[in-house]
Amino acid sequence: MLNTVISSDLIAERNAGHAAALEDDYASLGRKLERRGIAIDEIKDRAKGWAVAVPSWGAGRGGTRFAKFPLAGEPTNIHEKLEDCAVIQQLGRTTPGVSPHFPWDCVEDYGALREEAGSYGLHFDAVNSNTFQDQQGQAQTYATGSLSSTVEATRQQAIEHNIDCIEFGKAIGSSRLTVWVGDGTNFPGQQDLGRSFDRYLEAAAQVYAALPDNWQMMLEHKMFEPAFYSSVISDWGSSLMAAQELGEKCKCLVDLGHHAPNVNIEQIVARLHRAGKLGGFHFNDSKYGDDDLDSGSINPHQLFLVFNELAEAAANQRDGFDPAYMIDQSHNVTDPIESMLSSAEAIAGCYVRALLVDRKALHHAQDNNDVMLAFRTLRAAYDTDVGPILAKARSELGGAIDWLQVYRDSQYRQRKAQERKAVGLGAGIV
Ligand code: AFD
Ligand code: MN
Ligand code: MN
Repeated sequence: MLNTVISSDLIAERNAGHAAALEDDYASLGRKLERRGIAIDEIKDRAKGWAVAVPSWGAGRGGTRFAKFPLAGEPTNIHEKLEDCAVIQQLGRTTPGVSPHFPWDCVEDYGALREEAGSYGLHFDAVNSNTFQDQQGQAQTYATGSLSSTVEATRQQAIEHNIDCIEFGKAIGSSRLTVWVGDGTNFPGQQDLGRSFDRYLEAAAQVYAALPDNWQMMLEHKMFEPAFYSSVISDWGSSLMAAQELGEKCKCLVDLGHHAPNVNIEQIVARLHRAGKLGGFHFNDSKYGDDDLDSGSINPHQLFLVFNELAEAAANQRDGFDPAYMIDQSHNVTDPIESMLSSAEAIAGCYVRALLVDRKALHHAQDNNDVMLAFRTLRAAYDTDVGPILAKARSELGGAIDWLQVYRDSQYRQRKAQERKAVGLGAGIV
């Protein structure tokens, strides 16, 4: 028996109130799609199989370096985070995976943690290492960087932490390690740009050597922040060079917020796929920098175009194409559960829209240089309101048609505010 955090009766009762309208909308959309030669039930079944992992750190209120405004009832440890992730999965049904971050989510018994997640119908996805922040009692500081630090003992400590993460990951059933380092400089001349990359590669190779055969290591690049003049793994070029040098099990992870403004991210996706190095995603949205805003809240079209490239990639498979899909967001002003439900729906919506693209027509138009027809073919899919498909998929899996209504009616957060200890004031992106 699964441990259900939200009453199934409440979900069923609220769903009953929306069932007739949903059937009506679904039937109408079905007729529309049928005229385009698309069977709506097939798309709905694909939607039922779609999943994106949620970040354990996204379950808490995030903040900026200026301030964090805590939320009454927010989780204070991995157990409470799992409980919140269970709510997201129970209502939305697209997020059975949780991506943990260490040492934030360190526990005594990882086997028990895996079972705890399983009791909610959850499993663990990629594990993330943290060498961008010092911890209490840590021997070496990361002030000079981590895998690329000029200090050998610091590099060694960072290597060992990543290897520990692999060990934790094995015990919780993960098979992927995501490595993002904050390494870089704030001043020209502070470090040698070439030699720091060499040090990074040498250290990362030692982490790579500790990977089990069926594991993947994903390198996450980021243009700037915390380093403001140069970052060691700043862009997809550096990431690709490193992944190619490290070996077959190493791939690149694309966080949508980690590029210069206006960069063509969908093209990066296509290029990484071409190189057989598309490892995974951190979905979020941004307006100015690494804003970590909710997926699809600022630029839903870009998200769709990324999924369009993924649909092309799936049709033109390269070795081991199996990207890991994860959300990476910082919820500074909303309830994280609501934000992740909204984001997971936006992401699934773009996945479904990309399935609706008439690829034969698109390719034909492209081959004939019919620019407008190619554009309109793509746009027809983007313009389709796929809400009824997502809602139907969700409700067939036991989720809520109107997840916001059910979540609020459940009074979950208010109950947690009574039970959980308060988190302190502070700052920091966690
Ligand atoms: C960073 C990266 C990343 C990292 C996270 C920590 O996006 O994935 O693990 O923030 O909160 O900006
Ligand atoms: Mn990220
Ligand atoms: Mn980020």
